[in-house]
Amino acid sequence: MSNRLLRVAAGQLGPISKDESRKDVVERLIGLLNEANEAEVDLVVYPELALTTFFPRWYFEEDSAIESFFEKEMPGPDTQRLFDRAKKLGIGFCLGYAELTTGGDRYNTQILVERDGRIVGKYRKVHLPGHEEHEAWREFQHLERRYFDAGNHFPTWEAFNGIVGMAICNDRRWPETYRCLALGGAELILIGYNTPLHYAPDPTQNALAGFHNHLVMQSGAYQNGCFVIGVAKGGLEEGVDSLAESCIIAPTGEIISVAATSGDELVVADLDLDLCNNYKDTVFDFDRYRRPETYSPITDQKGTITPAGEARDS
Ligand code: CDT
Repeated sequence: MSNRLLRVAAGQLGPISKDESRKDVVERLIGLLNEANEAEVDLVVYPELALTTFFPRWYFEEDSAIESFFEKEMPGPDTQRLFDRAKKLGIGFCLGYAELTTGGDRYNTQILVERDGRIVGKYRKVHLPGHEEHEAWREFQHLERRYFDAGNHFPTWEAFNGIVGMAICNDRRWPETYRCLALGGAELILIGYNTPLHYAPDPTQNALAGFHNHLVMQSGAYQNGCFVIGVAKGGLEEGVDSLAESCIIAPTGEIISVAATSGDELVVADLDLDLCNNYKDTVFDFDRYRRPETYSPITDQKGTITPAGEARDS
């Protein structure tokens, strides 16, 4: 019998309006935590930027206008209650928020908190999607590249009786994310997201948003012998409809639990982290089968170079 059994939950959130206070949002997070306690859950994963509305949808000329969306400390005056409640219940959690450092850097960040209340890990989003400048043709903006600095590595941590890594939203679309985490031993990958159902650069992708969401996370789980927990902030937020469909995926690549609504919802599953070894020790035995000496374009090159030696036009 494995001693690496873990009961986990995606703590999906419905919309957060622009004028909803931090205090009220934290109460919603605590509501999910209380439900998790009833279900004897060990770890609750909340979405990306779980404390505020998804503010990169608006263009603000002045930096001062976005300050109120950022946390200067963690825990801070409003989030301390969440930490206290989680520690009292002995439940760990993963929380996404906008981080302002003392040096003035701004990150799209996720932290991992163990069942005893210790912050054991912090991850800063590497792949920042969208654009830097105001683009008037769009129905709404996606200005993550304006408001955030990019993170620069994929750390992993020993926690929850296994090895845990984190990724944030757009990171989940890139296979490099999962592979870097799995090379750090990751067995459990925690991913929060805010994914608008309308993709302005190519609306033919709109109808495929749910398919692509599950496709990338299921592939990432299977190809790396990991469990993946993908957690949405879904529903209609400030006029923008976003994907829900939070889910928990096994190393088989199969979805073992999925959200039924686009609102606040706890999605629970039982994991046996030893199941990762079935894949990590066989078809995806990295040490035996990987050929890193043939993969140099992945780290030496950023864009495509065609056989004619040309860059691909976009
Ligand atoms: N938050 C985030 O990364 N969202 C992106 C939206 C598509 S790119 C504008 C995502 O990959 O889901």
